[in-house]
Amino acid sequence: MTETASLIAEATRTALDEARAAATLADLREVRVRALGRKAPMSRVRAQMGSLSEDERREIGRLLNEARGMIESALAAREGELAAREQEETLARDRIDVSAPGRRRDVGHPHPLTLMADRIVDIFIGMGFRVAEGPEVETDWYNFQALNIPPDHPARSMQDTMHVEGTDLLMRTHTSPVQVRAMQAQDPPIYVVVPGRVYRRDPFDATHSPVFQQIEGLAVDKGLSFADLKGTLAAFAREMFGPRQRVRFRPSYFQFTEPSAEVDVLCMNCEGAGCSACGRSGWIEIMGAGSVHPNVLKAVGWDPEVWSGFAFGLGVERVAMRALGVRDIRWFYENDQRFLAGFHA
Ligand code: 2NM
Repeated sequence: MTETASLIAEATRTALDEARAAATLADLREVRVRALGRKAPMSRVRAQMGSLSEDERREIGRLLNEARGMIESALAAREGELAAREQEETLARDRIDVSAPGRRRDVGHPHPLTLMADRIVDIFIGMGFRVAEGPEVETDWYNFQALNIPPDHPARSMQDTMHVEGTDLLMRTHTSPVQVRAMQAQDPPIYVVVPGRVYRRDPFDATHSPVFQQIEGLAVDKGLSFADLKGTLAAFAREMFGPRQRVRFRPSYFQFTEPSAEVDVLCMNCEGAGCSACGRSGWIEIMGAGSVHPNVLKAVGWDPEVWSGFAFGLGVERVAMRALGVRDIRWFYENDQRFLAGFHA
């Protein structure tokens, strides 16, 4: 009896010591198993209680319950301490500095040619033009005949135009066929700008590419004259290159316009003083333009005695090269991020 009592006392002391000494919650679980598990000394005492007298059984039972209560509260106290400590450690380990600067992500941006084309198109939209697009594979009629380009014109030769093998089709050499389609699709008046890719049998060198982007515009209305063309393009130049910009028209020749002109703006580098960028002239050519030829209007069934208009066209790469100071057109197509990333806001 006293032997059993001191066994219980000894096991209780051991359990209390171990509980206080447990360094982790995992350790504490092992302490619980050793002190109260099936093979624990006190469990064995309880298992053998059947051979005791009733008085002894009552007394040992009391001692066992008292011991279990003490051990349980020691385990619970230590568990509270350890859980709090482990939580603090977790919080310290997972601490984040919400005031730290964010890590910069690489985000995409539009291609410089896209930025340039969008700027140009947006200016004409602001003046009341709408945007039209159309097929890059065309028929001879839309690309040439409707635009007053005769059968023997050099632009039509195999030298200059890409043809689709085994068909009568060709790759459009300008976006003008889209203007023709736009006129066919509606009645006058029309104010339209057409951005898009065009194709020519050109070498791929510093200033040429067999594929490049154009923006052309067409206005047809009652009473439109060459003066409207000049005012429209002067307004465009001021919007595009600054309020002090000016435009200069030089005589030129296109089949689809009469009269025709090359359009210059003041050099963006020297503002007219003359420098190496503009060949000392102070002016830079940015587009071709003219009054729409009566034969073009006739081709779509519009009466040139009633309707008149103007048209213009520019190469996006050429304008971008001059505006951005890019000396080689091929840089636009190499997709070198060190180049491309330099041209967006
Ligand atoms: C240019 C220059 C001059 C032009 C003409 C037409 C149309 F469809 F009305 F006939 N569209 N674009 C034109 C006129 C294009 O590019 C240098």
